[in-house]
Amino acid sequence: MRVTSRVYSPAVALETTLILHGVPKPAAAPLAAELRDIVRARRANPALVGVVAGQPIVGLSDAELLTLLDAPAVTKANTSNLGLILHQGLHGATTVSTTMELAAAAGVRLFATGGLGGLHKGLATHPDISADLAAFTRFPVAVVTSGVKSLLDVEGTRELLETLGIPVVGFRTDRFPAFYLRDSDAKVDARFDDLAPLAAFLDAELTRTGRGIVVCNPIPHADELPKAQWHAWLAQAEAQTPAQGRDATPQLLGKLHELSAGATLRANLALVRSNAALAADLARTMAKP
Ligand code: PSU
Ligand code: MN
Repeated sequence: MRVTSRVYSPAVALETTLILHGVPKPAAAPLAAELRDIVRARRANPALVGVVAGQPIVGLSDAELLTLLDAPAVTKANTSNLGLILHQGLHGATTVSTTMELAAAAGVRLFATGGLGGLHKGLATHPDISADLAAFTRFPVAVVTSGVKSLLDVEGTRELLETLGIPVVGFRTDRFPAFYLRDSDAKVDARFDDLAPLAAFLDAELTRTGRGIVVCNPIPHADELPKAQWHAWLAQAEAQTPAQGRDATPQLLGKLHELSAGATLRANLALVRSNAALAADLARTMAKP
């Protein structure tokens, strides 16, 4: 694969699905700008990942980002349809799985996102397991995330990560976080309280295995949603959102933003910012000689 790579170490990859499909349209461009500023302020270099007219790019230029923001439709790309998007010359928004694939191809080892895809509820009738999980078994990238969205089966997703042999570590937490909530009933494999030891582990483990690592960074305390309120919004959103498959996550997120009058969106933005900051700190620490 010929990836257009504009990457300067220490680099942090950022995904375009979060920008283009994860937040309402007016929030997209400001979020992209803000994430890039956060990474730069911490003396690391942001690399937005996406596909423009069939060309995979790590480090989108401003013009390329604008092309995607202005396009009427940008296909959500996971590892199953990325090749088809390239073949057909389409625009593609990269999810966690394809951002990892392209970042790895460009030699980028850190990536900040919001939440991983995972195991959807209702496994018995409609098995839907995100391609994000398997990507960790193939691409050597450490992904800073606030866990998996609490609208998925959080504990089941944690089990699957274990089954797939994927290391899951926590930054200043023992618990596997659930996106809008700092905690879930599941745990991480190890807790790190300082940057240097975590950066050393990531460096050694990426090199040792050639596979990915989940770095859990819970939503900041001040931005966490009240648990009972969250469960009420989720129940309402689920009842009103019939979509399944690739569209399910964006539709449910949109419904939640609406029902909560923006509270879930604010929480989402807060945790993504915090993840971008941590990923930049880790990239910088890992790049030290
Ligand atoms: N995190 C967010 N918003 C998002 C996503 C993650 O805060 O929109 C996206 C990511 O791109 C993730 C994708 O890879 O949702 C998972 O989609 P699916 O369940 O269809 O694999
Ligand atoms: Mn899915």
